[in-house]
Amino acid sequence: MKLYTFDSAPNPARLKMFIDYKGIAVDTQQIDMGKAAQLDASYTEVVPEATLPALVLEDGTRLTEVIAIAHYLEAMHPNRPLLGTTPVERGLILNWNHRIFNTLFMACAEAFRNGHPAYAGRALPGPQNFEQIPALAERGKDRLMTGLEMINAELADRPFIAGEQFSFADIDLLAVLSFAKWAAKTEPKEDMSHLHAWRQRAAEALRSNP
Ligand SMILES: N[C@@H](CCC(=O)N[C@@H](CS)C(=O)NCC(=O)O)C(=O)O
Repeated sequence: MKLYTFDSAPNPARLKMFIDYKGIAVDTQQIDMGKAAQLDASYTEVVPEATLPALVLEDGTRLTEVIAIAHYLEAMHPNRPLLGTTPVERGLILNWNHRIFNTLFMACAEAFRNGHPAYAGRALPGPQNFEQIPALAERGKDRLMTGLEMINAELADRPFIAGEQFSFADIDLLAVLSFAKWAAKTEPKEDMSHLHAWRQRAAEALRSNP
């Protein structure tokens, strides 16, 4: 089994937090996105999606979505569960993983990739080139702030985003906050008190030892 990744990119970063928290040892190769190595034939021959991260199993099975890689690894390494242990926990955590990805992560990516000159002609990841749409950069920032407001309100009545336990949904949210800061110059407003309190709690949970 081999993990292809680039730790400092946002999707690889959320997977790295998952792997480190669970203490799993994975044979890993960094693919330097700074040099566009994800588009080199040596990588796309193995991973035609040309995205990172990707987990390739011994039999050649390829997983290229973080959520799928996390589910596979959790099934293989159930210790320190991050995807829930009861049906309702599993449902809620997946619900929040998707919601955070669709409303916050994608909003941030939209803002970044449609606004930054380095992504001219490469507004979407993957093997195909797409032109930027500047209006999406603005809309992405608006969606991001609306998403943060929604999350702040949700966190008013529970310690972690999917309930009582720290989960992969919290990791996604931590990853989005750092992505939003550097890529969309967006940070939670000062008065988002539930979100700020959660952030401290989640960072502590992430650092906690087994
Ligand atoms: N849906 C994928 C997204 C993967 C993705 O978009 N990764 C970015 C890095 S954060 C990428 O591979 N970008 C390649 C590029 O920009 O060419 C997942 O959940 O893992």
